[in-house]
This record gives sequence, C-alpha cells and structure tokens, in this order.
Amino acid sequence: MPIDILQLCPLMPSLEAELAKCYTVHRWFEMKDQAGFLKAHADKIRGAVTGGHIGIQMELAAQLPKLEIISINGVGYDKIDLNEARKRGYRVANTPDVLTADVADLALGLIIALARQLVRADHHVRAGNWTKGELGLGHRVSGRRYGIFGLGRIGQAIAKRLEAFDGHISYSGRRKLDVPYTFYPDINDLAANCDVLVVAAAASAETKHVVNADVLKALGPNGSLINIARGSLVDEAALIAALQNATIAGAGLDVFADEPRAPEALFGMKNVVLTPHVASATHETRQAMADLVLANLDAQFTGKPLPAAVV
Ligand code: 8YV
Repeated sequence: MPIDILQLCPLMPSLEAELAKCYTVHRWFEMKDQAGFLKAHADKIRGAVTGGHIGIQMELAAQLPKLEIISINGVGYDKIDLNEARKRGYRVANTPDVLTADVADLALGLIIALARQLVRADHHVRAGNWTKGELGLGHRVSGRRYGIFGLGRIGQAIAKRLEAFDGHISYSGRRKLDVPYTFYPDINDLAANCDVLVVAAAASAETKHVVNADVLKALGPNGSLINIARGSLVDEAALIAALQNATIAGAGLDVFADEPRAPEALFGMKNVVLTPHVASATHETRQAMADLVLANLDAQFTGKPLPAAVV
C-alpha cells in the first residue's frame, strides 16, 4: 500500500509527478472540503510536503495522528513551530546547500539591478524613450561597502561574490566568525558603516523587524537595502516610509511580509527593484531541491537517516 502524504502547496510539476509515483498524494491546498477530508483520511497521513514560505500549522498537524515527517521544499523553516514539532516527535527536513548559490546570485542581481538601474534602463529602451533623452546616472557596484546581516551559508556565498567586486564587506550576526570581514555586533553599526545592507539571516522571533526605522536611518540617504531572506525581517511600513522620505536611497526586494502580496506603495517607486520570491527559482536548483525533498521522505519511510534533517 502506498504511503499517504499531504501536499500543502503547489510544487514543481516534475516533483509532483515523482511524488505521485511513490505516494498517495492529497492536495490540501485544492480541497474544497478540508474538514471532510480530515474526517475520512487524517489517520492515514504519514508525511507532509510543503514550501519554505508555507510550512504547516501545528493545529493542522495535530489532526494527523500518524504524521511522522514534514518535508520542506526550501531551506527556511520559519513557518514551522520546531519546538512543538520536537515535542510531538515529528521529523522536519529541508533543502539546504543546493540553493545557496542561486540565492546569492539573485542577491548580486538585485544589487546590480538597483545600482545600475537595469530594470528602468530596459523600460527606457523598450518605451522608445532613448531617442528622447538620457536615463540618468546610476551608482557604482564595485568597491563599495556591503553590510551583510546574517553570515550563514547564503550570507557567506554573497560575501564571496562581492569580494570579486572588490567590495568592502562587513557583517552582523549571532557571533563573530573566523572570516576576513569586519564584524559589527549591532545591526545599527553595520547599517551606519555600509552603502548596501543585505539581509540574509533566517527568520525567527529574534530577527522579526530587525531592520526597523532606526536601522534605515543609520543606513542613510545614500544607502540601499537588499532582502533575499524573509519579509518578516524588515519592518515594511518603516521601509516604505524611508523610501518615500528619501531616508534611504533604494531597495531590492525578493521577499515580502505577506506574500504573494507586495505592498502597492512600492509599485510606483523608481528606486526599488521587486522580484516575486524567485531566489531559488531556477530549473537546476528546483530540481536539486525536489531530489532532496524526495530523498528526505524516502529516508524516513525506509528507516534511514534523513539527508537534511532540521529536527
Ligand atoms: C522557496 C525559500 O521559494 O528555501 C526557502 O526557504 O523560501 C525558497 O527557496 C520556497 O521554499 C519554495 O517552496
């Protein structure tokens, strides 16, 4: 008998196809009668598959008495209550490492797109405005001061790329690391001493709204903010105000507090570049993530150690 799993959000078609080959998959996000489903099938579900930005509510998990594993298609596990998961004996698995390079690449993409006005420049040509006038100057990327908040795997991959741009790199995080970059224990000092503040830390209660009005003020009118982590790390209202009042120069954002909704206040701003949470969205990386999602599930159900266990 195939094992029953609950799918919490849409996944890449090839991953859905593989899951369907190995398991009986129940598509929670499409069900019209979720309560009816739970009554009939809750006691069969042994696994849940979900996105990093979706997770699973512990209230739902509590209704699945046979749940063993939550396999996340993503590295972030901020949408899962790990303490509760531990207490209840669930395994939680994710897809670290395989997406690090892509996320770092996108951070660089946002940095360059913002400083060199790539999106505006493209519009300028397409709209036929080139014959009417110049676009205006952007800012240099090479040799500038970059402050990275969160120097984990992704933060370090961003730093490595910025080294190739002769960037002066500093960072904040839980602790000082053995790296050749300047450490600021306080994010306010990091912001005050960089041109571009890059948010690359995991979302948690500790890091919620860590980029607040004070940090943005410290970043200053020539400073820009890049966020490829999670929307919750930035106080979005404070960011919008800072952009409107020219407290900071601009922002490149791949993540937002209430995805898939991005604040409309940002839409008309010329000094922002906005992408729809696509940092890991390449064919190659999504395939590697899919392989790891399947490997984590398979390991659990065949009694082997999980390749990427969080809990
Ligand atoms: C994905 C992510 O967009 O890894 C993460 O934590 O946020 C992204 O890679 C998402 O998890 C896809 O489901």
